[in-house]
Amino acid sequence: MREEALDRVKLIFQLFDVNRNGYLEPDDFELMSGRVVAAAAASGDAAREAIAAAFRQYWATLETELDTNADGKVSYDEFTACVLAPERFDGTIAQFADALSALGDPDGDGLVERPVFVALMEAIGFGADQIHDLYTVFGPDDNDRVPVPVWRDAIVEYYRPDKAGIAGDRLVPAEG
Ligand SMILES: [Ca+2]
Ligand SMILES: [Ca+2]
Ligand SMILES: [Ca+2]
Repeated sequence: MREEALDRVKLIFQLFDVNRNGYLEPDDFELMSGRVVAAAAASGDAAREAIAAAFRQYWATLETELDTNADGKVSYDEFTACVLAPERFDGTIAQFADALSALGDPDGDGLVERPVFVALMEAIGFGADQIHDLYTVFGPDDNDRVPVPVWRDAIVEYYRPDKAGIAGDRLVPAEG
């Protein structure tokens, strides 16, 4: 496995292990989903339900594909197997990217404003400095907005386990 790919897998694992017990499990995804839905106060019910559904699907895919010993949790060692067949996660990651980026545009004008982006990314677990750095890499317009597809594509890149050397590499989970 390439070094960068393993670093990425480790970052994603840490990000998903919301309760920091060293395993991915339904509780982690319920916690993250609840935080993101709470941060998306300006979005409509359908958009908020879409992200909740995307989080449920994400966990279901991880459990199906990676819980090798069938104990209902995914350990770090089990999780590293995701790089062996990254295409099995494409549909789940695409659903997640669609739902999350849609929350970034509650007024439906096709553009994400920085405060909305920051609130959602903090809910996911990223640190504030890194969030603003990434937003700058996106190249916001004169009104500090970014097209929804720019963020959507960055989400897909970030969560794909076989990607490296991308803009999102600057993102590591917040401490504490
Ligand atoms: Ca956990
Ligand atoms: Ca397991
Ligand atoms: Ca907007």
